[in-house]
Amino acid sequence: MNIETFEKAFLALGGVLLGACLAALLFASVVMGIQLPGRAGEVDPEQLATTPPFDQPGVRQVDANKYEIVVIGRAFNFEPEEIRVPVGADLTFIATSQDVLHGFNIEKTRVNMMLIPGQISRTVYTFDEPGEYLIICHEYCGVGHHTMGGKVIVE
Ligand SMILES: [Cu+2]
Repeated sequence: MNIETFEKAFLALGGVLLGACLAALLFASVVMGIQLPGRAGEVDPEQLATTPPFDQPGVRQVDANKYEIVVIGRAFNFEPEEIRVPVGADLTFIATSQDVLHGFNIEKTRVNMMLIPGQISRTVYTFDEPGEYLIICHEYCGVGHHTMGGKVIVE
């Protein structure tokens, strides 16, 4: 085979892969309904102490098997640091940052949000297994970043 034939083959392969990825993306968004998390709202980071729901961080039961968990990230802790929830419950995490950019990641789950000052991040999750799950800040936020963590206790 000469070099032009190789080039054409790789160009064709690239085109096919591009088409396959586009098809997978369309399938995921249209058929499976998977969307990127959107903006869940805005909040003044300096008024968190007086702005619901951030005036009362923690776990709140909103229905028989439904809980809201309100979290504030700040240098260098999460409030609350310990979250207790029942196994199998529908959980909605509502979080923001009080100062700089933080991350909110619960190990072994797909709960992974950016905490952005001024913006509200929201995600839903259900724990199927009881246990302790580590929460980590995965966005470098300053000298105490490595100490910034917490845990979810699923019982
Ligand atoms: Cu951090």
